[in-house]
Amino acid sequence: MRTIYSEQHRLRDARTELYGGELVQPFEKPSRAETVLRVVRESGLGEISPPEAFSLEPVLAVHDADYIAFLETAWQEWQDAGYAGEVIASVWPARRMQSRVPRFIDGKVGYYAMAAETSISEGTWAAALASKDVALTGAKALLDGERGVFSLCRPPGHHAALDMYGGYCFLNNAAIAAQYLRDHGAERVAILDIDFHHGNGTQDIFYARDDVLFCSLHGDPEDAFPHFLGYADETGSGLGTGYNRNYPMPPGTPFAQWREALADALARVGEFSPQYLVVSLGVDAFENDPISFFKLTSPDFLTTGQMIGALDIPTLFVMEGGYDVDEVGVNVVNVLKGFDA
Ligand code: OKP
Ligand code: ZN
Repeated sequence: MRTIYSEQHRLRDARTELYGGELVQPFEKPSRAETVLRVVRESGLGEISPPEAFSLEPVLAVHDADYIAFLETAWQEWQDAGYAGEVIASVWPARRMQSRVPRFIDGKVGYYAMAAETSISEGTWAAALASKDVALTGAKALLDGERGVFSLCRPPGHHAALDMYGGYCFLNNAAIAAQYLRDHGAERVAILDIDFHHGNGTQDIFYARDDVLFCSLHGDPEDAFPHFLGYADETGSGLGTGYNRNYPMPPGTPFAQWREALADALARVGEFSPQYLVVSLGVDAFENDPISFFKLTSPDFLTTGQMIGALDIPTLFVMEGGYDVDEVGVNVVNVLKGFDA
């Protein structure tokens, strides 16, 4: 399997994450992608290619233009306000308040942020743009007939919604890729999200649509980020009713239980018979992940890849989370090797 990778991800190197009331070094850091790349190389998975550059058109097909304009200038506006730290939201349009976009940067940040842990830093926008190029180059390779492609995206994307960033995500790489496949001939595209966290952004983008099926396995929002979406009774709206499927699971969930949810999701993907499958590939369901609570082992990721491969649908793997930097490479490559087996 081919891997698409850009060194530009290193431009996303924030100093701060708000965690447990402290500013800590972010869990989502450059060494994650470096480790994945190293293991891809050492394992002989396949060729490693740089991305092509795409315009903003495929981005604007899933994100609001005012949100994109905000991301482009947020860092500069924060500098202009004279702040010394990174961009962190501190105020929100909470219940019964206005949802108008204010003029001043503090207000804009609160309007477009869905969480405060994610600091916008210098270089974040450049890295996010390169990350979507990595995803789109992978999508294009599927259109050219490849059976499986790995887009080693960083920063990740699945929490980024129509007009919101957060959960370490700015542009929804998987959604951008899926929409690109739709716009280049595919009638139906399925997205399977196996990251530990609910893909609230992807769900938001496709919630009212019947041409993109979204299935997500994740920590129950009662207990896990993003807390305010990801319940099992969220099944889609309007035309999209029945095309959104959530599998929330409790703390301590072992592979035996997780794989039943995966099998159910894969059966639904099969019934939908999409031309392409996009997998939001987070490996934070791993037992040693520092911020998650499922109990998958490294060999379980190999089985996961085999189960996905058995569907026999051309598949784009888009990198999302996974924060045990020592094992993130092995776990990702296990999924990809399982798929290829
Ligand atoms: C991004 B991705 C835990 C706080 C969680 C944000 C997690 C973002 C995960 N106490 N903070 O889905 O891997
Ligand atoms: Zn995650």
